[in-house]
Amino acid sequence: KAAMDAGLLHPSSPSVILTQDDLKKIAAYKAVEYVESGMVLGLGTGSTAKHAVERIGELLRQGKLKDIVGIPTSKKTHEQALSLGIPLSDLDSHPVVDLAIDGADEVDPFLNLVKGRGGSLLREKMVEGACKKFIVIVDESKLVNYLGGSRLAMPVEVIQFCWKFTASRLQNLFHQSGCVAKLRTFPDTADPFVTDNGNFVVDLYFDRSIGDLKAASDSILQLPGVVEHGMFLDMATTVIVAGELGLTLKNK
Ligand code: ABF
Repeated sequence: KAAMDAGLLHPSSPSVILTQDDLKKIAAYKAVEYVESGMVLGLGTGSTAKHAVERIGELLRQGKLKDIVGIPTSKKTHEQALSLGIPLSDLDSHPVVDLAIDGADEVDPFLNLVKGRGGSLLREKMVEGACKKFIVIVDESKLVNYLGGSRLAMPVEVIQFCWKFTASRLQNLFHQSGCVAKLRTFPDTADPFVTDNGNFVVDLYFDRSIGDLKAASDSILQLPGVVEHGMFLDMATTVIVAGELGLTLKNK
């Protein structure tokens, strides 16, 4: 049913193989069912959240949603929302956000998240930290037993000034977890990736569990030079997971 709602299946041919992008779209469409007219909405970033923003634009155009104010979590989403005619604002004017919808890179069984492989972690954390309800939308490949265990990056946004010094302090902080810290660069040019806020991203890779997440978060944030990290602890209120066998809703 969810796939039909997202326009991916037709009742006369209900047996199409769904791609990963289809699963993302299904989760996004489900999340947008929670959007009501008059809401201030946090608009997420990434290939999953993109579908939700598109759907919100579509419902506004059709007159099925009214008086929405969107707060984008990146310059890219700002551009997308503008092109769809979604009225936009910011946290200065709307410090309380009713609902945010965004993707994630990892989701653990307690609904803690790794975000920021797309590079927008700081604005995402500001907007999603200001919202009453935060719905995370993922395909099932994002589910992990513990954060940082996927051997993929745990992003940390750092200021450009002496970034190598900050990266080496980050690596030392987690030496017991076999941490390697790498500056994020573009693969083709090797130029550093620069965030919307003019900062660099240092990606942390772990061999072993980082243990207590709250302690890890605190120790990262204590380092001068660090702006924010990609662990979103205890922030998601609902996670919608789209998989081959259907949709699962996990609530806090
Ligand atoms: C944003 O997009 C990020 O926090 C996360 O890094 C990424 C998820 O990407 P995708 O939806 O493209 O898999 O939500």
